[in-house]
Amino acid sequence: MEILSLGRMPIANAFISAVEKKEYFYDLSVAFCPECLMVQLRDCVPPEMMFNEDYAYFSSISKAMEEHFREMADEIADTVSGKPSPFIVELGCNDGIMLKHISRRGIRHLGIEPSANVAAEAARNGVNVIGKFFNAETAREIRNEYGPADVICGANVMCHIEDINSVFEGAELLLRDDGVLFFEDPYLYDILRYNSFDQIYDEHVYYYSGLSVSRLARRHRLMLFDMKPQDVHGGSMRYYIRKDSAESVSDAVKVHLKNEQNANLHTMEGYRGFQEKVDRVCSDLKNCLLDIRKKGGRVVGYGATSKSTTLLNYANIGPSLIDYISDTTPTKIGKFTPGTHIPIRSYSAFQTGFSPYTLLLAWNHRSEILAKEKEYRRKGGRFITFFPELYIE
Ligand code: DWN
Ligand code: SAH
Repeated sequence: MEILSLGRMPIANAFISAVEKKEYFYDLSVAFCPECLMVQLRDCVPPEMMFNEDYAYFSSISKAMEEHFREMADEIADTVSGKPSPFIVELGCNDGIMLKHISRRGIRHLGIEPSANVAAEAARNGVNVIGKFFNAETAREIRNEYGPADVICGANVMCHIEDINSVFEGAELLLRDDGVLFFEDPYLYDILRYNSFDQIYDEHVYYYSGLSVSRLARRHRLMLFDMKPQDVHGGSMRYYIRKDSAESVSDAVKVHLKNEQNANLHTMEGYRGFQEKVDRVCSDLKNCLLDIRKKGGRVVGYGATSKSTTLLNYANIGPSLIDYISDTTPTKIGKFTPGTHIPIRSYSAFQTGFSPYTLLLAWNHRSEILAKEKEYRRKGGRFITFFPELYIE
């Protein structure tokens, strides 16, 4: 059953080097399954078109995320402490933001990363990494070569893999009997609560909740036993899973499942009104930008995020409303945003050319960015944010 339709979209991370370049478009819409309670994309982009040697996202672009993943590594080290020669597997390790800490501790590990450019960066960071897509077949190969895993983990990757049943089958196969599988992804409950619909794009195939993850796990003889909310990427949930056993489930799981049920995430009722809220915030934002332009004001964007591909394309915001987007990622600079063709410039362009308004596209890094941009705001610069509704600060 369809809950949201966002029209034709280009690949979110396919920043283009010239505006005349032909782009690939697909239909971006989201559906809810009343049987398995999953919320997911209807049309998926083939994974090789998104995850390859030109992958635009390098995880280590944010200080707050560096800290988040250092803490995750500490937690893993605690979990396996005392075990003989433990083995950690991370799916989608990207540039090694987390596994480099595991490597530095001398713990046996393996990163599975299909995007060759970020995988090469992980290797440079001392991480043992293979350039593959994780699935049941890869899991079998890893088990044969390295033995069972004590921890399998992934951040912002489980929601990226269309054949999630193959991933869970593989995890069950690779996990040691007393091992732990944990992963975190943007939390459906928060997406609906904050109306952060720009989390919806090609790479995010699934929008998980405890309700859908517990069913998914059960189908593969696994059990969701704990859930921990994470204050990153605008509200994420970390799910802890182990092989099915008589052991108990934490109170946190019970509380979160109850909250999800109270929000009606198990019926279509929970999704009613979502489309209207999305449409309202898009039209408010567009009107605000038009108004600033009419009065002769200038707006630039902050952070050429994947998410912003959804917002900018759906709201039809292009270079006539936003002069450029500033980004710190070297490979994005000099390119144009997918579909909307807004130029991407370096951070120094933002620092030297004062623009009175800045659209905070990397809103999930708000605290870090506002702390960094005190001088901009002292000079009268204002940030425009848009979740749960339009706000100028
Ligand atoms: O799930 C995903 C998450 C983890 O990362 C992937 N599918 C792709 C990616 O999503 P995103 O591109 O929306 O992620 P971010 O973390 O919101 O991207 C932030 C962007 O902003 C980067 O291009 C770097 C840039 N940035 C900046 O220019 N100055 C970020 C910060 C913190 C800054 O100070
Ligand atoms: N874990 C990092 C990166 C998230 S971006 C973080 O949280 O910052 C998603 C990553 O998953 C990309 O690096 C992509 O190449 C990787 N990925 C996509 N499909 C995958 C698969 N089937 N197996 C392993 N990694 C995958």
